[in-house]
Amino acid sequence: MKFVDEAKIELHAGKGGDGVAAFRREKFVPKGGPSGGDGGRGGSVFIRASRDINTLLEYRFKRLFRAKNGENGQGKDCYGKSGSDLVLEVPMGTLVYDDQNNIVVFDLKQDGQKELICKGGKGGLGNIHFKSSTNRAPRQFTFGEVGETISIRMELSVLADIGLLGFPNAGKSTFISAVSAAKPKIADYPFTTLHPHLGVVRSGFNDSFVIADIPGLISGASDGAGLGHQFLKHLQRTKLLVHVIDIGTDYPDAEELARNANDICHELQKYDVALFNKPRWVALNKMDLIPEEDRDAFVTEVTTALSNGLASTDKIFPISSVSGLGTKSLIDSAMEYMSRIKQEDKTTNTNSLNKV
Ligand SMILES: Nc1nc2c(ncn2[C@@H]2O[C@H](COP(=O)(O)OP(=O)(O)OP(=O)(O)O)[C@@H](O)[C@H]2O)c(=O)[nH]1
Ligand SMILES: [Mg+2]
Repeated sequence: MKFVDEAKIELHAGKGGDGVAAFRREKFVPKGGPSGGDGGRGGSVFIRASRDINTLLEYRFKRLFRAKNGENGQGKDCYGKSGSDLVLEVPMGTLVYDDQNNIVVFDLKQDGQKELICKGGKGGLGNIHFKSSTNRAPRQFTFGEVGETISIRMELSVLADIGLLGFPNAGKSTFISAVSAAKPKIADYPFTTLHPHLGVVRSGFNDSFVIADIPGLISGASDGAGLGHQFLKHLQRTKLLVHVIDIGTDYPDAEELARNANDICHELQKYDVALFNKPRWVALNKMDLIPEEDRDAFVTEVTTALSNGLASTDKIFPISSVSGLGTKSLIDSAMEYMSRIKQEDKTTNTNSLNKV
């Protein structure tokens, strides 16, 4: 399925049905009095997040969405039928902007979260409401109200706790396949991954976190090189980045490897300083390609080279996504880190609630 993470659409809620002026006409009931019913309410437009959807593709080609109008009232005290609501389903992690004012109106994070975005118009009143002691045959009625309309921009920023980044071919997809049930395509050519994939990493009964694999990044991505850097937005909500570095044949020595790693960090910095400032760990992948006796020395050398530049990091994990070497240690540390962050978030939320 094509992955689309941005869409602009226009929403129209339904108009309320008009009230009606009618009079009872029955045999043997002279001057039967008013009997015009109210118009039905116009349908509203809702947006609902669903875990079963992972793209905004549906909103790429169709631009205008309308809920149904309410039906007009009728004689014999009949009320018009309400227009049915329209519910647009979007992936979890969709940010909805009011396009005109450029403000976020909803951030749909929870599965099933449903928000009213355009309210349907109220139905008009039939003449039965205007009867009074001085006016027994009112001809007044009111028209239904128009429904609300809005132009929105939707942006999907996938919800993941940890994001993988790195050059194409570094082994990001191999890593996520090794540690979760996600099965992105893996191949020995660059840019195999064309859109983000999410994987859930579990440990024990309760502990889990979500990891995102995004397309590879290359130097000059901010100027459009490779697949560009627009996919970095999918890392914006993560709590931790794991920079996957290929220590295989492409990198002859530790210094060059660090320079290449710095290039990626530069791209990150150019895209968004907040993203650049997120905690970032390094996974030195494909360690199986280095003879066992040389591994420790190599890791020390790389650690020193990295510590001199942008790519400096507080943790380095030598791993092999193919053989499984070191992946458990990385996952255990990530699990511990995430539970600490979640605990801190909970405490902050409780404290702010107590202050209110
Ligand atoms: N020897 C070895 N090969 C690996 C390892 N991890 C990945 N590979 C190989 O490296 C190649 C690229 O792996 P991918 O997982 O597709 O790399 P990627 O980073 O997702 O690449 P893009 O999607 O293009 O950004 C594949 O041929 C993998 O089999 C590893 O730990 N050891
Ligand atoms: Mg990949």
